[in-house]
Amino acid sequence: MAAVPIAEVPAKQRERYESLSKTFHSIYAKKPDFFARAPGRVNLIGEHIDYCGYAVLPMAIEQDIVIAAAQSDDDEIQLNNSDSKYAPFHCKTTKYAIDRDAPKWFHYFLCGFRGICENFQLQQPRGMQLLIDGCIPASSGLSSSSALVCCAALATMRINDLHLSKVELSELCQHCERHIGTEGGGMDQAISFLAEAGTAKLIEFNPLTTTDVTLPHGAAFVIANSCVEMNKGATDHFNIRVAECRLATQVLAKSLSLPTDQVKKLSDVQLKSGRRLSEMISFVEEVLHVAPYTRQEIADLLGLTEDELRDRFLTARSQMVDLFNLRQRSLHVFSEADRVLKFKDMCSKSPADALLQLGNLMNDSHHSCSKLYDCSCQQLDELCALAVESGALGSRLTGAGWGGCTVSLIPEDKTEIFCEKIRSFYEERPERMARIDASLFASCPGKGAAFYSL
Ligand code: ADP
Ligand code: NG1
Ligand code: MG
Repeated sequence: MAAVPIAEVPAKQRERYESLSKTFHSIYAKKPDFFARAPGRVNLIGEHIDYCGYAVLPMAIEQDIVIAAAQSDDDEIQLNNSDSKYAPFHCKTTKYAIDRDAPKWFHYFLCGFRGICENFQLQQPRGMQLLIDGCIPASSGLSSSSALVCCAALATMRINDLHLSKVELSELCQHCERHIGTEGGGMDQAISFLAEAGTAKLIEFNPLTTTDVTLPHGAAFVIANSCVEMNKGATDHFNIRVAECRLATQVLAKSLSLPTDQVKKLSDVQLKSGRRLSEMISFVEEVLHVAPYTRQEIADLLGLTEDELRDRFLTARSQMVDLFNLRQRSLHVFSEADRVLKFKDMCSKSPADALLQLGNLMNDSHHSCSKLYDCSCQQLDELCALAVESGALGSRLTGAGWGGCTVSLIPEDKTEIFCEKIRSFYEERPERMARIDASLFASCPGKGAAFYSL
């Protein structure tokens, strides 16, 4: 299985790494032993379905987290960040806690650290001196959290002289990021490790596999940040959706007389019932009602008490919810899973109207995220509508939503004029305008995580 590459710093990035090295020296009075880098990602289509077991279609972006790292001869983890809004932190390698209620930046590092320690059952992990430098807009759906977790796992692995393949690291990081409290599905960590320059990837789970998806000639993808930040670790939105999908899985399995203990995800229901995605959609429309389900109703349907329902299917982050939109959430999941396959198919067949059709799939995806999954917000809806008015063939929120970024498909030769038109969203507010360079940019499929030396 492929290992994480070790490479020379590319010429374009030399200045950044040299400056990091200097800052590292000014803090620790020595040079870093190596650099670890993990990129963020933009998901082109397939939102909120990775944790339901369905394939997604992201690409890595250029923006990344880089960690300059050196081994120390004590048992301390010393963490510094080039951005002063992330205050320094230190702890013993064997004594630390990860706060799931109000996670701080260094807790994401500790997720990756803990993942490696647990995987290798390290009793005395080596001490580390670290300097973190990130340029992925945080809490914006471009996966800054996973880039940090993946990079932390890489630095810890190398300092302790350990080895894992990219696939093993993807799976390890998917699980260890859950220490922060979010029940993610693995897309972000997989693309951060497995991305390759020039190609988007179809990512399938169980087992984790990737397939190159070459984007049609003439397609450009522009990312625009709504400038509404949504911290997934500090809020409940994300886990409530995961819980709704878990409950929908049980209710659908029950109505199909499937063994409910063997069915964990919506994709299991499809697999075990031998239906196509279109048939799952018709089935949901037939058996699930539009009005939200109460706890009592779900418990009765499953033959459980309300306490049993809570203990088996809800978590600390979803226990307080009274109403569950089972029909809307499962309709989104099955239809979005279908759109991913169509998107991939359209890229490989590349007919004359491929861009138009890809754009339509992206618009449908946004509509479904907004109306069925209820994970958009007014600013994201506004940005998507403005994008389509400004020449995008399709536009949708990317990442978990409730804020963060949109991704729009633009004919390549219209990118400049498109960005000019989108400026009006930023000009509306000085605080948006102040961040426009980091908020509005075209993106090509970037490369995956690696180690670097100067
Ligand atoms: P995203 O959509 O970017 O993954 P999350 O809410 O999942 O958003 O994670 C954002 C959190 O990740 C931030 O609140 C911060 O704690 C951490 N983070 C992101 N970028 C950095 C960085 N450059 N340095 C330190 N921590 C970072
Ligand atoms: P972001 O928005 O990057 O935190 C989250 C999940 C993904 C996926 C998307 C929605 C984590 C680490 N990431 O991404 O697994 O479910 O939302 O498609 O939980
Ligand atoms: Mg995240």
